[in-house]
Amino acid sequence: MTEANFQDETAAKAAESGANATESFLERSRAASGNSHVDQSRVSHLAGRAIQALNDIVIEEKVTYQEYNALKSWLIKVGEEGEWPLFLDVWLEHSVEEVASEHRKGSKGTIEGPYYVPNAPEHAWDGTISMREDEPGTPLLFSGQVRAVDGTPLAGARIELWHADDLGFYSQFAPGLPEWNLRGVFSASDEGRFAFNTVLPAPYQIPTEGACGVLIIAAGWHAWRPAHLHLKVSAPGYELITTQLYFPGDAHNEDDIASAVKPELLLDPKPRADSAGQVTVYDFTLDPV
Ligand code: MBD
Ligand code: FE
Repeated sequence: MTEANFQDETAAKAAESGANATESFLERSRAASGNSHVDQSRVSHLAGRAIQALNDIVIEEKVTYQEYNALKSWLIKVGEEGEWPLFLDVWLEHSVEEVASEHRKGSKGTIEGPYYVPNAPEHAWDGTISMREDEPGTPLLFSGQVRAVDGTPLAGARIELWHADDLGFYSQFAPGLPEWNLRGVFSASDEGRFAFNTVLPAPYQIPTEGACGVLIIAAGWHAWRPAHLHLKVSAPGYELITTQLYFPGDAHNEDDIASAVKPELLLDPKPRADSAGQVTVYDFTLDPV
């Protein structure tokens, strides 16, 4: 494959990822039927405020018909291309997460993003995540302990991990990857410990040909998220946290397009003494429900 072919192919894969997030979201909403009800008074209040905010911008910024029509075309494109989940998770979810986790004393969370899939393969506390035999990338041994905010180790904790591969692609969203590649659930030991093997994820670039990419290019922004691991950590009787962990030195830790990096979420990986790759330790503390 030539370099140009490789770039075309990776661009096509990336574009599919944004669109597939719509199907994935709809499937999960159907499974959770009825959970999406919002009271009429809140709909009226929130929709009213959102519409008013947009009108205020039009008046204050003296928005022209040309700009209004460009917005209309773009909004139509976002829907047609299935990029609403991508758009919302990149530019809005971080505020929703901030509100949702305000009360917590335990480990920091951050946004879930568009590429979570429930029911990944289950492993013991010290397994290896599902990956290809020749999975490219630097091996990573990730270990730690799950405790309550009062320090009690949480036997029965679950650590769910999903992340992009060494090229920045997520299984089930980019084509050509095994269904559960780099997705798995680990059951903590009696002392709440876990230690599992995966590979380092690559930084992720928002697909540049889709509607979100068109906005990024039109505005002259960049499309990058720093490399990250996604996790959901839970235990019976404790609040589930959805989080992401990042790697020091990544060029985009300071300007993540999704505004999802927090200083508490940086890992401290070191070269492994006993084999190739890196090792990192991160502990989680959970709030009681
Ligand atoms: C990602 O991998 C991601 O985590 C988010 C929030 C948005 C786009 C791609
Ligand atoms: Fe991600």
